[in-house]
Amino acid sequence: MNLKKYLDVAPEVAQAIQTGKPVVALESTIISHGMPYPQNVQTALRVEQIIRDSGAVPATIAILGGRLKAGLSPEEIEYLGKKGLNVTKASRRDLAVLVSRGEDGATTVTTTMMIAHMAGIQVFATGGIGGVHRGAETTMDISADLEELGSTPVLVVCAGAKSILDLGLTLEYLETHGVPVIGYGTKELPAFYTRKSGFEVDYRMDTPAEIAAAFHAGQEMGLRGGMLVTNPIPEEFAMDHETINRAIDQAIAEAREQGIHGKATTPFLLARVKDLTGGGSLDSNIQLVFNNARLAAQTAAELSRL
Ligand code: PSU
Ligand code: MN
Repeated sequence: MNLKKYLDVAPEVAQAIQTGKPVVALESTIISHGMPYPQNVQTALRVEQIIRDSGAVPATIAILGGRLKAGLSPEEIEYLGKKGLNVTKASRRDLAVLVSRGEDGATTVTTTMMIAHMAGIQVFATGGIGGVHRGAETTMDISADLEELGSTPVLVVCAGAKSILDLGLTLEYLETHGVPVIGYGTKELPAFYTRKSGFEVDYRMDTPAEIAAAFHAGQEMGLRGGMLVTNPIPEEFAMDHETINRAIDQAIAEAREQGIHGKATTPFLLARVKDLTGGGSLDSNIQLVFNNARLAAQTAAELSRL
């Protein structure tokens, strides 16, 4: 193995890792595929600032010119945000080809976890994770994010999963792969735009210190796999259940009619839900990412003390 040949860790990030300072990884598919330009770039830069204000160092992760990058400059974030959907959405199966060809890739939860782990970063903040899609019993469309959570030791802070997925099956899959699902301040799995889903998480935790202690114990025992912290969207930014569920049902029906499949499914559904809810969902999306960045930075700070 010769990781150094492929991985560039930004100097600020490398120094923080070496000196045991808290670092929070961030994904880039949310920039290229998750939001329109220029809100995507503004949000990405603001998230980095929130992490700094909370006492940690941000490391936005991507593949640029075939290099695995942990820590991007504002110019690199701007470049990815402008290129948008023209950047390859890079999951685990894409990594070898993108690197050998010297191409760009926006990292999903899967590849962000992989590169964070290669760099020595333990905590990662995002919006929503991929999961088991509705109808997966026949399509077998299950996000690689769940496999990665089962095998790579990174703590992922998200706002739950959108009900574009089958949330019940997603929890079953995580259970099978040994991934603890934590609710921050709640026993109910949040559903991204809303605080409620009707499904229970495994454990409720109320402080970043509690989360850090659990992750640390897993690490010390050498347990394989990550941990998923689900942080409900702040009440004031949550969306109305009816509105969001109607949009999601319609987006799923359209995806079926148009035969959308494979890696295109999630970006298609996310874009349709956003259009059908008239941009109201974009605001909520941005706010919940900020909220997750804060919790991730606080947890990384607690972890650095253990
Ligand atoms: N779900 C969201 N927002 C996102 C994604 C999923 O609510 O931005 C992105 C993430 O990058 C996630 C990826 O890792 O989509 C999952 O894609 P797929 O379902 O194709 O594995
Ligand atoms: Mn898929």
